[in-house]
Amino acid sequence: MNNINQTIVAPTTNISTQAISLIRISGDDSFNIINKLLNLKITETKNVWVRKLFDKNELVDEVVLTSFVAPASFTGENVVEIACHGGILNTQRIINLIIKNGARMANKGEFSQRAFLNNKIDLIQAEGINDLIFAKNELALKIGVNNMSGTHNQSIINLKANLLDIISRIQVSIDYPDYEDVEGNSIPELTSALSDINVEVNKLLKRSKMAIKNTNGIKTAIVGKTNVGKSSLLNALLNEDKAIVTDIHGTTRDIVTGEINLEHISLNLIDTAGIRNTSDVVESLGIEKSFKMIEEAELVLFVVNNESIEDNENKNIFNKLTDKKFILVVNKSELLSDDEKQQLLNQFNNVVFTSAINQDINALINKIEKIHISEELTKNDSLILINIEQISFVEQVKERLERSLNAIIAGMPIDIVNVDLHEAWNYLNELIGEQYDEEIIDNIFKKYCLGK
Ligand SMILES: Nc1nc2c(ncn2[C@@H]2O[C@H](COP(=O)(O)OP(=O)(O)O)[C@@H](O)[C@H]2O)c(=O)[nH]1
Ligand SMILES: [Mg+2]
Repeated sequence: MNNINQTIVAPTTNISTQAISLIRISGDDSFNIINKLLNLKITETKNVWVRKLFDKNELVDEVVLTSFVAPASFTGENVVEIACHGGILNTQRIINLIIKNGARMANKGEFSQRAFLNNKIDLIQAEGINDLIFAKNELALKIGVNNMSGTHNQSIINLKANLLDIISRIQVSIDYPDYEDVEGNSIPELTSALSDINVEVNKLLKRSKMAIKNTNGIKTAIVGKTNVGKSSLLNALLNEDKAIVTDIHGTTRDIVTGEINLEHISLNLIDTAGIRNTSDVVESLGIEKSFKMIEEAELVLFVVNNESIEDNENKNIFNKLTDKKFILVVNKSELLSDDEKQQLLNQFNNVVFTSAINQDINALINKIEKIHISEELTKNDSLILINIEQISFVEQVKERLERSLNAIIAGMPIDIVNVDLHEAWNYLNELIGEQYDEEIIDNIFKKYCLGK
């Protein structure tokens, strides 16, 4: 583990040609070190100072210092932040001076790691900071902000309290078997209390799994016959000319991919070769891939044109979609009359109209969001996790709870049940970081940016 007794320094902004750079120092020696560079010293108080910075007697820069005194700082240690002029050389020179005077370069995420180790934030808050910084869409951003500030973390604390209550009730029955009828200790009462916790855990898991999919990107295949406008649709969605579009059938022979971030959802789009009977070997291989993409996709955009919706080739594609989440996209819809559109709406579920050539794709975007966004995600009133590690802790909790419930119902000895419940309790502690393995903690914070 990193030595946490040393004072550390790092740039918190990119080192580049820019107006202002921010450098952060944290640790016991922060004030001593900065004062070695100042003629006019600063005192160990929370304050903002305008100062000239010197290397021995040579003027280095004029800077603004913001000082925080332990434990009232982000890291819980003495912190001095230096807003200096933002040249690459200037920023590096000041950091080197600070290192020469007793600090060491911080590792990635080390400020946040210290905040965690000094109990300024729990692990959900720490992960929230990272989620916020790396957010690709509004949903991820909102979850990041909430988790960073700990808005909904109380729910885990409540779960822990309720679980502990059950564990102690069971412990009483083990220690004092004669007091079987102590209130709350009967099997039905324990089962019901455990079920309540289990319901909460399942809800958390469901929301979180939905959210992590939406934030990481849904694998979305654009499929259909040749020349219906699949590549044009990809380009319209990406807002760039990524795939080649021509009126020649069989233009797209291999898959083309791209990512888009909608408000609550990111999509990993895959444009595929148009499906038709062909003797061209390369095109056939592409078509084989298209079918494979249908299988692998989490969402299929099945693109058709009105005149051929129900021909044999499209029927073949329809058949592959029976167990799939798909949207029937009627492209080139600017050529359709209102009556024709209405007829299609009557005939098919999940139909939307687009005109890729006119960038008219809003109906499709709305439909995609509607399919994937549930109120649970947008309501913003409960904890949502979007890290695989965190979600796997909750899965462990769920597994232990369900095993205990089954054991109670099957009439197994109650002390066996308590072993699983203890483990569930431990996993909840690991989730918020009240119990941790140093190596795991090092790994978590390594994902962070330098200076955070
Ligand atoms: N009228 C009309 N033509 C379109 C539309 N979208 C694409 N096209 C045209 O249809 C042809 C085939 O488009 P392309 O995107 O290559 O189709 P793909 O084979 O399904 O990928 C091209 O000439 C496009 O300009 C649309 O919305 N309306
Ligand atoms: Mg194409």
